[in-house]
Amino acid sequence: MNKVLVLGAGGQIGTELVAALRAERGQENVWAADLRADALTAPCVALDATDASAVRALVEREGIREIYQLVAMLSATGEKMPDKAWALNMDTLFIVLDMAKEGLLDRVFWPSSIAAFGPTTPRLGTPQYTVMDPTTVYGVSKLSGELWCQYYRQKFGVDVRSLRYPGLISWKTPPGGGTTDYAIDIFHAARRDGRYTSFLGPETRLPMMHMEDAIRATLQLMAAPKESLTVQTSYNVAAVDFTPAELAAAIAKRMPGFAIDYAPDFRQAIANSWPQRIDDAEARRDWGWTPRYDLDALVDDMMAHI
Ligand code: VAH
Repeated sequence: MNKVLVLGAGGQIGTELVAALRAERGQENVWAADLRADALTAPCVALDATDASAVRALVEREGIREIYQLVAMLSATGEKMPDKAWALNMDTLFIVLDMAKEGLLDRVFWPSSIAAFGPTTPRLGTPQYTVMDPTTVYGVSKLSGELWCQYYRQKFGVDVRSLRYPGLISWKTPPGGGTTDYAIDIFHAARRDGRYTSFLGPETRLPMMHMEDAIRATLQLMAAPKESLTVQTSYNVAAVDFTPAELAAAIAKRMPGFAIDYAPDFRQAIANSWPQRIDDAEARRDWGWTPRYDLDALVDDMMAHI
């Protein structure tokens, strides 16, 4: 059983991915690493994913053969410090790709995002292969990273796999500075205050996914036979799409009296540049992807736990 390292293990995806990997491979085979280790469970380590020698030393000492590299600065935060976002998102990817190129790793996972699309991308039924002109540093870093993953795969035979995650909705960890964070914040506000002020307008439709679907898609992609994978950059993957108004209506059905109002901020322009609904035909064909959470199931689960 390959030993695995999750970089960014304390984040929104990492927290749940570590648990799922440990359930699949055994706790002792899955190392969790993040800048701070106090919220992690053993085997774990405080590790700066931009420190190539530290990452390499852990991999060589522990005989790790797979890395899930989740470290990134998301769209909204990235616009406040673009140079830091670019450096963090790209440096951490190259460290892992170069180790795989040298034969230190058998397989790598790296998350892309629907943020890699842009304002001229077809917004409804966004295909796997289409125009991509991202307008955020986060999106530029994700599109660039996808192309570098393809380059390392084609030139050096690196087995790197990737998903273009939509907005991810989870109750186990707080959101991490993204434009889709409203779809998590709204549940906490509903429970706490009975009302929510959305930073996106009522009709802002975005592709979303329950975290359990996202984790299942990740493990399914990583387990797929290499020869079945036709996409060399990053797979479109979809589950559900909704607007803040639709989400609020679903919450109000379960919490009579819940009220929402709207105060769009700088994140509205980011959301307006992204697709509204994704076509994930290749993921369904190549590795059997099917989502389990629709809007009602997502809202029921979030409200059962928050
Ligand atoms: C963000 N949650 O909002 C992330 C995600 C599709 C959005 O990449 O930046």
